[in-house]
Amino acid sequence: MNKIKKLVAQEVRRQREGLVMIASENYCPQEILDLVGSPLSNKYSEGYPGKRYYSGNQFIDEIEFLACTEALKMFGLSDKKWHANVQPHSGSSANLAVYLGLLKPGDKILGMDLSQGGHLTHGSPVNFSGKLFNFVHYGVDKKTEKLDYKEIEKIALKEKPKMIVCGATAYSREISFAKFSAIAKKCNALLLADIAHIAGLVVADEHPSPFPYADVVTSTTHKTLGGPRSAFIICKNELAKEIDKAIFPGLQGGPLENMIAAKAACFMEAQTPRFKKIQQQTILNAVSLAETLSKNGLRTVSGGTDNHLLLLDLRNLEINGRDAANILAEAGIYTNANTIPFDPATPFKPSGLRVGTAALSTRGMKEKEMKLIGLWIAEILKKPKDTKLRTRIKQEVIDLTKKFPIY
Ligand code: DSN
Repeated sequence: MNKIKKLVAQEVRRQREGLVMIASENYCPQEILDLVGSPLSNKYSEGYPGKRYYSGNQFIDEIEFLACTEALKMFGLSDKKWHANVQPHSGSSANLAVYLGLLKPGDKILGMDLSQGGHLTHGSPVNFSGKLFNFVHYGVDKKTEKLDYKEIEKIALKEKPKMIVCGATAYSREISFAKFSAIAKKCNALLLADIAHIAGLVVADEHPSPFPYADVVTSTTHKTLGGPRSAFIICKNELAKEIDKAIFPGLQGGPLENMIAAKAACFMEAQTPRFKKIQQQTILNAVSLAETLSKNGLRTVSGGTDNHLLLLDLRNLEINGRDAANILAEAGIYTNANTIPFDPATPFKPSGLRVGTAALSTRGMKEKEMKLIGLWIAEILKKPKDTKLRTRIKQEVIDLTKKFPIY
């Protein structure tokens, strides 16, 4: 027990003294983390509120019902048209439930290619999605490095998929759910919007909403949403039965009610003015970081960002994405290696580096800090052999983080 406690303390210190810039990470508030660690973890509650397979669920029912209500409320939705399922343990199981609930194995689905910014569960051949379903893919335009809706429409009309998946993990530009919906309607496909990365921005009205355009929306709760590590699904009422059945008993057994309580709290927090300010600042910070990096000779894919992340193309430097992430981590700056669209390198040592601003914005950092951090990143990447530079910057990073306390 002591050994694990010591390791946890070391990890918390790493998070506190480091600059978390992995675009899918954030700092969940301690009060919400306390719910994750609550005795709700002890309870079995297979089924749904009011229809459980175990006794003693009177309070759990209220908690799960509240989580569903708040999930709809944060997107301004009414239960007259929309249904929330807050039981998925992760974004992957949420997506799997949508595919299995609404389609048959082997059906054709059109999604964004992982190597161009999509997600593993959008049909990668090494993932269940690509193994069980017949995925075809769209990407970005080679010149603009942005989604080309005319081209996506062309592919959709040719392939006639049963479902179109929109949403991305490494795409820094606005996604038009309205345009995706028009394409899906033209080929009679269902539209799934996986908004895991941008959910917080959507709730705060800083990115266009997938509602009412998508038939189903999946999301994780720990990225820009800043909550516990989990997920949820919102679908049109007419699809609710299939979605619920696909989650339980289709894919999962007992829901994690401790996580569901934490999700309810996260959804309530997301409706506060404080949360909206953080989302606004997240975008301002990403734009400021992209500008600083660009002024210092680093190329951003698509020329900038509209959201919480940017993708750096490192091909003009003498370093690949993996080594770049590793040397930045030596200085306490955490990012991740990522393929860039049409990457000539391998996915293991790709040419890109994905950088996000959600976690630093939660800590209260603003443009002034982004300029400083942008300079540090540029300096380190331009001098990958300079270990002394990284030691110096690591100390400066620790000094900076002390001004923005967390945990
Ligand atoms: N792996 C996550 C990311 O980093 O974007 C998505 O699930």
